[in-house]
Amino acid sequence: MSAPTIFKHLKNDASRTVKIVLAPFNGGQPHGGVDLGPDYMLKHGLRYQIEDKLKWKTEVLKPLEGLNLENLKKEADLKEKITKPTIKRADLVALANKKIYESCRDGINKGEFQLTIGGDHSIAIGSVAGLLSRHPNAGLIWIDAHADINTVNTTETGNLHGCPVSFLANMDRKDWPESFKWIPENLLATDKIAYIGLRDVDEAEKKILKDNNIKAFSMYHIDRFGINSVVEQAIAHISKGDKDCPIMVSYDVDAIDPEASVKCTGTKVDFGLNNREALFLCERICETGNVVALDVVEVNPTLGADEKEILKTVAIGCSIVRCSLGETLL
Ligand SMILES: [Mn+2]
Repeated sequence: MSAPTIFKHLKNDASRTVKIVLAPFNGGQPHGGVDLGPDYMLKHGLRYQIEDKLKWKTEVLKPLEGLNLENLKKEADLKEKITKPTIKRADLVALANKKIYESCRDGINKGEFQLTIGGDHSIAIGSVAGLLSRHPNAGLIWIDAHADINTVNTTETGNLHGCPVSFLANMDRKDWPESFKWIPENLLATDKIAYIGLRDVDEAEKKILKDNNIKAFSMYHIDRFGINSVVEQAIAHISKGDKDCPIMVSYDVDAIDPEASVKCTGTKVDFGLNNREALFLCERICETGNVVALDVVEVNPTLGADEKEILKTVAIGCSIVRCSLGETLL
């Protein structure tokens, strides 16, 4: 057996703990079913895999418990049929994320790993904000087919799962609905973000990336330099010379190619990461010893044509978690 990974910012003794934050939320996009992601991953044995194979303790936090999300969503949709706002279900997305944020901020200790399972990618507003409350200098690696950086003013669809990074970076804050104002100011600097896997980016988003000089590795860069070089460059960029810089990974499974494994996700885009590239990213980031938090989002089991497709997507979601927590091939 290889030596266990040393997690510099976390407890490395027998008490080391993963706090699993369940975020079964689908209000940031149009499809039902993405709220079932956490359930399917847990039923696939995720907790057992973390505890038994990788020897972490686990605890589960349920920040959205008690909210009647389906009712709140219906109410929001009814109201918006008349008001036709530019962003959809804003107050609901803000409320759910405030709960996730508070849970991550208050329910997780600095020496514990934060694992948030979505849900659609809008839940990263809460999870990243919560992580940054404990590790303010953390860098963010956003693995995704999409940049998710539309602002309240540039979004074409109004679906807030396409906007979380703009909220975290406080873009167009003066135009935010009041319900989002709990998000701390000066939260995430744009030079602490690195994207990997992009291949479907709106024109307005391209401009935002360019204007803010945000480090973004598309599939082109992976083809050109290889996944190893890309991940090294991403880590170096967000770490800014600090070899102990804490790292959070926000992993949208739509980064992975639909033909490779991920057919059950809401916004599939062809020509993505293959399965080894998808997991190598996690293995290598984990190997730095600096990873402190992970989101796994956009697993939607209801979008599978058959059980095999569902299983493949759910299984790679679980693999992403294990590889981020120290699972190695040897
Ligand atoms: Mn995303």
